[in-house]
Amino acid sequence: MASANAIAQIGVTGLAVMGSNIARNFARNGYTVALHNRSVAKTDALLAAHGDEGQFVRTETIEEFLGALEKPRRVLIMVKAGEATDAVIEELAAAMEPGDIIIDGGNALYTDTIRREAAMAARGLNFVGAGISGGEEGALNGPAIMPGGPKESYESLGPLLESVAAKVDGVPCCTHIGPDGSGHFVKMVHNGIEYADMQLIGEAYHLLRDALGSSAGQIAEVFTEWNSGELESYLVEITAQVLQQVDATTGEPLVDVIVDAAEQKGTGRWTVKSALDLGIPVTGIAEAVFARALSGSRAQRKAAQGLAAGTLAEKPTDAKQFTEDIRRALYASKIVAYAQGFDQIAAGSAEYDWDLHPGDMATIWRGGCIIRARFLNRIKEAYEQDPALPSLILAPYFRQAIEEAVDSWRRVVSTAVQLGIPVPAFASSLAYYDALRAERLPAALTQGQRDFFGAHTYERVDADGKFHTLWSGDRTEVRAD
Ligand code: NBP
Repeated sequence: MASANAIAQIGVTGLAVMGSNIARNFARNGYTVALHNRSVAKTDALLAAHGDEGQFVRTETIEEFLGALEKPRRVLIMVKAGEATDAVIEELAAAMEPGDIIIDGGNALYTDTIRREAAMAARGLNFVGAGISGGEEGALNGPAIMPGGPKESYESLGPLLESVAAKVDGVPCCTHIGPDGSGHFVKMVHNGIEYADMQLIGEAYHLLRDALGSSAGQIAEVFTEWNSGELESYLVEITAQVLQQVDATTGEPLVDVIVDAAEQKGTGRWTVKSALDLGIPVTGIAEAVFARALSGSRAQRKAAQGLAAGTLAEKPTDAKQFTEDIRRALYASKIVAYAQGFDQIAAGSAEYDWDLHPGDMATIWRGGCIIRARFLNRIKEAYEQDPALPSLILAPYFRQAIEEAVDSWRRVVSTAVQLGIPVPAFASSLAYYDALRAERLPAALTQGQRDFFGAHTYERVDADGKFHTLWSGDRTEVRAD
């Protein structure tokens, strides 16, 4: 290994949009960055366009690349998630030395990261699965970074990652999350919350459009106004910008000429699958994933055109009041979506023994990432006040916010139903809230049914232990424990 040339503090392999931008971010922050890409054309394109932004070392082979790095070596992989990542890890690991650090900054499935971390640890290498959020713009100017892996590796790696991460009030949007796959797990849930957030915004837009008959431009103004209040967030801000955009070909609002079939890359689906395994009701996220799937069921939707709507109600007459109702419903539903996501993080932490601190997530998600929002400060404060909060919606600030919104929330959901406008995320969030606060749920009946057909037993409200009714006998109750 050409150690005499080992001048780079960090190496980046995989120089598509994300890798290039994060490499530039490191260089702009004063680090010497070794560059590598499977096909050298991307390395040269980066150097030609941005080589003057800082100190880069051009390399073609893995040997050259590793030889350019100070020890212990730190290599950030930014290649396509899945098999490509495994191939690159194997190539690197074969040539690396104990103590070197491999960082996977791609969108890996956290169970893959757990597997890879164990395999690398067995070879004496440090493997850090780091969730990176903020898209290409964030990668260049400051993303939110969620690194997992061995804590010792963070001592060497943390300062570099924190220097390129976004900052809010001087605090970097990067911290060591926890062992093995925890960084990618948390990034996955972040993306799930992002799905819910986007779906809720979509439902608000749908109501403003179809219940109030507002134009895209008018709705853009509503979102711009909302962005100056408690809903202030990156997603609300870009929503206004998308709605303002006029299509150059037709002169129509761009949103009206975009096909209404939402795609997905899979992280929302992963979040829901994991939540199902953990038994955590992330209903807002699940509705968002299914809503995208439904929008993409083009053949079924085409065949269903013209199905009767039934008798629909009159549209709201007080547009100002209904707009405010939608704003409040959006805020309350958003609180529920985040509460559910934080529940999933707590459950994942318990399942994998990660000892995660939810307040850390709220802190690092305040900037850089796609779900950055003013109210994450409130989430951070809520967990500071009570790190063992049973649910975010029980924190005094959020409880009050929801209780103030609940009348509007009900009006919005019932109006949407009466107008035939689908609001799955608004409705399921409200149902979740009502179920959570209900004194008695129909689950008692479910338990009775389960005991009837499967002798699955039930607990009684007035005695400890398990019980079973002899349904096919004389229907007396017997103890079952
Ligand atoms: P892509 O996900 O499009 O991956 C392209 C890169 O992977 C290229 O450098 C390509 O090399 C390399 N690659 C592939 Br494909 N197969 C390879 C193999 N077998 N061996 C070596 N290299 C291989 O790039 P991206 O959009 O920049 O995303 C990078 C990672 O960051 C992904 O995991 C993505 O999920 C994640 N991420 C993306 C975003 C985003 O907004 N795009 C946000 C957050 C995270 P080549 O040039 O030789 O083909």
